[in-house]
Amino acid sequence: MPQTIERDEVERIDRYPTRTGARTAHIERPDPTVWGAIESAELTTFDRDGFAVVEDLLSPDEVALFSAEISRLAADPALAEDDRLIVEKASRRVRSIFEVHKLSGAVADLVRESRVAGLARQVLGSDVYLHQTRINYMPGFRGRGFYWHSDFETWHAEDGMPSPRAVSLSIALTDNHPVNGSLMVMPGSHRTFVPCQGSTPAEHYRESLQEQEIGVPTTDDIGSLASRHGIVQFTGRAGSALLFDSNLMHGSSNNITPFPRSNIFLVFNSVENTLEEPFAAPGRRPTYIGSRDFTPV
Ligand code: 6CS
Ligand code: FE
Repeated sequence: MPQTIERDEVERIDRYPTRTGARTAHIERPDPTVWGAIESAELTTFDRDGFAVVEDLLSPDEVALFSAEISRLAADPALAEDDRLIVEKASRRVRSIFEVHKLSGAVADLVRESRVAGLARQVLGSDVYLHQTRINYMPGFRGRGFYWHSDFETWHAEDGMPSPRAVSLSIALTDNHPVNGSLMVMPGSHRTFVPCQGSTPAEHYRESLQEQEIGVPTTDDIGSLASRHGIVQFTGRAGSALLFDSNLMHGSSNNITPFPRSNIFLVFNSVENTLEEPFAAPGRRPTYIGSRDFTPV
């Protein structure tokens, strides 16, 4: 049931109320999944499943180039104290680096290529801009996973993203095996919005990017979605990529193998869906997490 938010006398309809303090039912997505026209063969399953695999998006030489790039960034002393670099809670090893398109010219160039931004434009049916970019290192031995969540739930609540008219492209830079923390997704779950309990603390991102506890579904939510949709794993060679809907339920387990599972994560939002004020948080997140530069790619 949409909610009206009274804020400074400006009425705003919230079609995806979450973190409201009350336990609310799942919401069948009122928005489409595909806003544009699908031309690429790899994307034909996107509307049904909420994701699609793009094999060999990067050539082996490009995988080597971007792997060297992310290793350079992780070792860069100038980034060690930068807020955009997130370390693992326990091991203190590098977990993520945000705004990677501003830290690497090679990534900035890749983002603009039609084989990348073009995928997002097909699905979103408009020009697109970068909402967020990051590297997830998921190091070996003690790489911590990401509990089940919908990215859109966070981007709506904490970044003020109105609708789930955004997609993420996760590009594997290492082989994604079933055993090294590869992404698990629930096919079709993107059509259900799962309101989460709890209210967003100030500067929540300081904890949530290491381990998210607010804005995660309950075990009942996860159980009912998994029974309805099943769970599949995104495995594939380095260079393959997963394009997925902002509201797809996904997560990844810890990585205790010696094999890191590193990926570059590019989030494209439609220029018709630019950020407003957060729908369920006391303040905006930093722009390196939720960009407010809406310039089309
Ligand atoms: O809070 C965010 O924006 C990030 N958190 C997760 C777990 N996935 C989406 C996004 O990168
Ligand atoms: Fe996520």
